[in-house]
Amino acid sequence: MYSFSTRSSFIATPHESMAELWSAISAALPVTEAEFPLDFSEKVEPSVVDVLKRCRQQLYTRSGRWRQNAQIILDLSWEKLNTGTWRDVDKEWRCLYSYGCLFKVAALCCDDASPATVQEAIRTCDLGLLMGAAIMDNILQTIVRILQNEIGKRHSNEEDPSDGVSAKKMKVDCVSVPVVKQALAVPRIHCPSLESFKKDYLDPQKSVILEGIIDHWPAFKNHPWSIEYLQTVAGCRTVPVEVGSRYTDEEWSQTLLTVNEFIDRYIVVKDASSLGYLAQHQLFDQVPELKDDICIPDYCCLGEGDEDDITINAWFGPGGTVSPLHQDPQQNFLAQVVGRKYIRLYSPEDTEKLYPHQLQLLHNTSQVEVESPDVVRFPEFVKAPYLECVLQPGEVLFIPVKHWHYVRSLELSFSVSFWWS
Ligand SMILES: O=C(O)CCC(=O)C(=O)O
Repeated sequence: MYSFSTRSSFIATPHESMAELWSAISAALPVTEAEFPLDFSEKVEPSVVDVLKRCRQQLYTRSGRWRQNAQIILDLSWEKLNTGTWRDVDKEWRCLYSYGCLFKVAALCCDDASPATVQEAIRTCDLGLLMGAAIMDNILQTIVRILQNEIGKRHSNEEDPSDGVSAKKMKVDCVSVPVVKQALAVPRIHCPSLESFKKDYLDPQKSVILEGIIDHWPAFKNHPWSIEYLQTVAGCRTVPVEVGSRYTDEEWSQTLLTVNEFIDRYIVVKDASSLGYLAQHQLFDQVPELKDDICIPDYCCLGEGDEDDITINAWFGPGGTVSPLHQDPQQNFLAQVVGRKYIRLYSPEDTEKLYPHQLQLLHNTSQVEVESPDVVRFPEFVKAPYLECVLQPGEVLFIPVKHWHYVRSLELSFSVSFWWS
């Protein structure tokens, strides 16, 4: 934590919109250099701390090779972030990366408020939010909001109604809709009490579709989720995107795109031959407006963990995206907001019949293509009993811990899953 003293505008710039943007950003920073915290342990070499201090001084005097020094911090911390496995990266390096992002954003915006610079600053904040650690009361989140407002103001001045996604040619989803066999259908229940959900489904670890439990979400009522809404609240934000039909394919990869780029490339017809999936757990932290549109299901209180331990994932993509058959180590509520998804569920008791990959990295994923299995290579697969469903908007599927699930979207789809224990 750091304290703020009474603020005077410490930097003036000639151009009006530039001055406005800079004054909003500088208002988010500590007023004086002395109040700007730089607390690192001895893991960070003194020479690096010196560069940080130089950046800080240059920020408050607006002089010197400030931008270059920020880049030195970024390059150095980037190397540390990319050494070894992510899990083992020390938080100090993630903090250092966030400081590099903060200094770069300030250097970018102090004398330039052009659209390209603001967009670059937003991307820099997002990289800090995705790869760094929260510093100075999550200042990158505060600054990215300021930058987003700036973009929003400019858009509302320039708005051209014919430019919306709905006016463009949307990718036509030609995906087959399976007929769910009644005998194999996942059971459904309307708003069960906590007790009956626990007794009938959680304790015996049985999957079920819960109806009527998310109808009150703002994502359905106040701001119904749509492509246009997503573009309004997050269009300029940089997010990780999965590219390829499924993560088990050789040509599958991950990349960083803005939400607008993702929509243009994978939702609106451009490259109809490839699939992209915005599947990630950081979207709701990055874009709090989206988090305000959803609520953690009450049933999660039946778990032993705290609310903070619940992982909330976003799954946004065109029809045809596939999550191969896999299992996760936590209970899951998969809530469908937009579009429908075909889902198959297999019990962990039948794991052997599902032929998990041998590789450690993929050991929670089956080798079998569920809807067109190679019965010669995987003869036992067809003997594994399963349940299936088409999950509709407003429905929530309970997937018990370790239960194998295969998911294919039948059209443009936005779902949210809650992993809890
Ligand atoms: O919706 C999807 O594509 C996958 C969802 C999933 O695997 C999960 O929530 O664990």
